[in-house]
Amino acid sequence: MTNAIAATILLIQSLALAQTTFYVSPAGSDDANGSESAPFATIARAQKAARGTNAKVILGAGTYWLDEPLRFGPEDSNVVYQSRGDAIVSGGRLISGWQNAGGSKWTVTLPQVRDGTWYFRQLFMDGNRLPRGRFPNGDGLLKINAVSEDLRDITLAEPIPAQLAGKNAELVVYHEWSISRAPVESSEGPRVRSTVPVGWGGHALVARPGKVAYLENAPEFVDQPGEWHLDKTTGVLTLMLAESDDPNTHELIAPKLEQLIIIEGRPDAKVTGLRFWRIAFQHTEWPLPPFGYMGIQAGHYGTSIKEKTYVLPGAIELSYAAHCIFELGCRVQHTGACGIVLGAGCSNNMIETCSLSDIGGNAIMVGWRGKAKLADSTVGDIHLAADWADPVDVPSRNYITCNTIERAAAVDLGCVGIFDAFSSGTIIGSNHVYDLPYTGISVGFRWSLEPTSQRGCQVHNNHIHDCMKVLSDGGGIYTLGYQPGTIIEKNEIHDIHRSWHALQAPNNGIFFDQGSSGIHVESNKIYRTAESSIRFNQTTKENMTWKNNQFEKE
Ligand SMILES: [Ca+2]
Repeated sequence: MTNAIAATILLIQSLALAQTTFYVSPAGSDDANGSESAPFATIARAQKAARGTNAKVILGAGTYWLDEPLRFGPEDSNVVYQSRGDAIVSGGRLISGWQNAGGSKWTVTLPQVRDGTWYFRQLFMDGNRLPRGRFPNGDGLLKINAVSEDLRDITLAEPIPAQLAGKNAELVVYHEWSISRAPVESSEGPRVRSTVPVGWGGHALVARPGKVAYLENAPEFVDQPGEWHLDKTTGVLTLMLAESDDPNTHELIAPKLEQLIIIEGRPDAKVTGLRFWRIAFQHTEWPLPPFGYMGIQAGHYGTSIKEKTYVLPGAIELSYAAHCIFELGCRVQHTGACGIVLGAGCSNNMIETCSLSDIGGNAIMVGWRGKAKLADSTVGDIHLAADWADPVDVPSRNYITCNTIERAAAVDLGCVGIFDAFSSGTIIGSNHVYDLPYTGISVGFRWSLEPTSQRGCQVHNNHIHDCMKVLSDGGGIYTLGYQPGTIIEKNEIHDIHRSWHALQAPNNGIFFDQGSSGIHVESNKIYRTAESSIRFNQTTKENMTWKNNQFEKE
């Protein structure tokens, strides 16, 4: 090879590299050319440049504050987005300019809130979720003494130290395995009146005497460090800190967006090969619906068993996507609802070596049916347990492996670490799942023995511990319904708790609930559980096959 030819090859190679790598930096400009020395400023600009090129997009360190979710369609396939340094994609806004309001309380006025274009229910300081002003403080709860027939008047065990009319306060009631969040209309003494019936009507998941509750979001409830309140009318955000602390010396972030990434193909044109490496995705809001959040199970909610049901959204949502990958240390943190959800037509996608923490709802869902054509449900409800109408929509062969999942269900305590339902061949392997108010991993979502699309899920080598810290009737792993080919193997499950206020149902290592069948259970190790290592409800041990398990409490 002559020197001239070699030089030409080098030139072509470097041109090829130059064409296929785009750079983004928070200090860049969208009028730049996206080269290393002249990076773009926004990911959206780089996305436009990368379209159809199989490019790599490199994000420089820093925070990318989104104005709207990043949407990826089939034309965005086969592009890698990776960070160099710590790149954070945030749906939040920095809150600064705090003024002392006397003592240890601080305020800032947010014009967008006052103007009605922004409202938020989460606030994060230096990467920690701060509680909205609540009564009682901390983890304190009050017993419910009485409930009116229409489920709207709830009498608590103690008088409420504030008048709650017109304050956007919320009443939170704990049921067995879910919670309700109800908008408060007014209060008097120990009695709270909600704008709606409190609970999922027609079911046991409603407010009842003996259950526990707390109140959230009134200015009077801001009475200990860390608590805050946002006034919808005046736009005044109030925060209490420890004496001599100053919020202007901390990073305070409130979420503006409800979603960060939406990957949405079509049945005839999936988004393929889109990859995200080492990127942090943070700060999403989830607004309370006008009818409240009446939790049913694992992030699904509704008003009554006669009405339509809903599921919480995900900060990152995929549908009709194949071979898309989140990996190599991607982080999802500080969300109002779920973390990553895989919906209709998702196949061969991978969430691997990611960390999901401080997630409001379920951390990861395979079989999310928030946008779905559903078959009629045959189990007496509307959509809660409905399968996909079209078999091509069944999520298949998705990999949820080697992730760390902690502190999911931070807002809806009835959510789980990993949820899998109406899916085929999901691999849930080698994940570390811990610190949860309810169940760790939930597989299946039909309360009967009848066949659905749910099959062949492999739950193996997961380390699951410190679950069931608040609610009851769940476990490290929870299963529901007929699911042929499901394998639960080599999981280590321990420290399954029971809170002082948990209702009657047991908390177990693995809870095989209604209709659970077709499952092979092998070489699992279960110890330190509040009740028995394994439990069966409306199914029996004979509906499954067993080998070499170590169960501490039979
Ligand atoms: Ca308080």
